[in-house]
Amino acid sequence: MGTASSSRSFLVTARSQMLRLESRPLIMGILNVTPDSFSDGGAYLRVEQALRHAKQMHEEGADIIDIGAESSRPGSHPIDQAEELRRLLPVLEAVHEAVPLPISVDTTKAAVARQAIQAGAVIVNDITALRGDPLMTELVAESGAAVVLMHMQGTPQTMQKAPRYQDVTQEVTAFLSEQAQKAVDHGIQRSQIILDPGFGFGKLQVHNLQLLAEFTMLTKLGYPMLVGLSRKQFIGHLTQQPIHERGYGTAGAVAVAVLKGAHLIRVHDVRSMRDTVSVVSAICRHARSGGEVSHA
Ligand code: HH2
Repeated sequence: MGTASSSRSFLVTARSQMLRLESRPLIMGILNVTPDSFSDGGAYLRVEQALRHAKQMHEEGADIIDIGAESSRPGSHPIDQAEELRRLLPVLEAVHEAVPLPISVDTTKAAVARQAIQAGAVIVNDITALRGDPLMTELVAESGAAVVLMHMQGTPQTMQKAPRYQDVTQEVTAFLSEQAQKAVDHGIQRSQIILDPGFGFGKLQVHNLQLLAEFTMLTKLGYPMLVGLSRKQFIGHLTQQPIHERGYGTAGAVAVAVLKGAHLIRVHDVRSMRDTVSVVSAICRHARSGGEVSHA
C-alpha cells in the first residue's frame, strides 16, 4: 500500500499522484522566487522568468519542481505569510498550468502550504520537519500531500553560529526517525513521508562530510531520502569556487549520495545532475544485479 517495499524502492503518495522511486533517484529542480536566495536570488522573481526556467528544467529532465518564496540561507530574514504568498502563488499557478510535473512547495507555513496545495502543489517541503507551524501536521494529514521532513539545528538566522553534535549522523538519524514517527502518530501515512538530513542547516564542514560519508545509515530508517547539496557553501569550501562555479563539486557530492542510496536529489543545474544521477545509478543497478549485462 504505497509504503516501502525495500530500502531502495518506494512509492510515495502525493495527493492523487504517485512518485515511483525505483530505478534511479528523482531530480527535484529548484525554482526560487526570492530576491535573496544564496545562489539564484532575484533571477526568477517575475512570473515569465520563473515559468521559462521551470519549462527549461522540465526539458532538461527534472522529475519535480520545488518552488520556494522564502530564502533559508544562513542569516536570511524571515518574511510574512502575505509576502510569501504574493511571490509564490502567481508562479505556482503558472507552472501548474504549463509544466506537467509534480510541484513541491518549499515553505514552513501551513497557510502558505494550504494555498499552494489548492493551486496544485502535491509535496510540502518543510525545512522545520513540522516543528515550525503547529497547523502543518494536520494540513499534510488531511490533504494527503507528500511531505519532506528535514533536519536543521537552530533556525536559518542562527544555525551557522555554533553547530554542535556528539555524533552528527546518529543525532540526525534519531531526529528524523522521531519526527517521522510523530507524523505517523498524527495521521500522516508512512507513504507520504520523505526525509532529508539538511546539508548546510546548522552543520559545520566536518558535519556535512560525515553525514555524506555515513549516508547509508540514514537510508536504513526505511523512508526515501532526499539530499540538497546543490552549490552549497560546503562544496565551495572544498573546491574554493564561487557559487556559480560549483557544478563539478556538486556532481561529486551527488554521485556519492546516489551511490549511498539517496532517492531524491534537489538541484539547481538539472541537465548535468540528471546525467550524473543516470550514470551513477546505472552502475549501482549493474552492481546489484551481480554484473548481469542489461540493455535497458
Ligand atoms: N536547501 C535549501 C532550501 N530548501 N529543502 C530541503 N528539503 N533540503 C535542502 O537541502 C534545502 C531545502 C537551500 O538552498 P536554496 O533553495 O538554493 O537557497 P535559499 O534557501 O537561499 O533559497
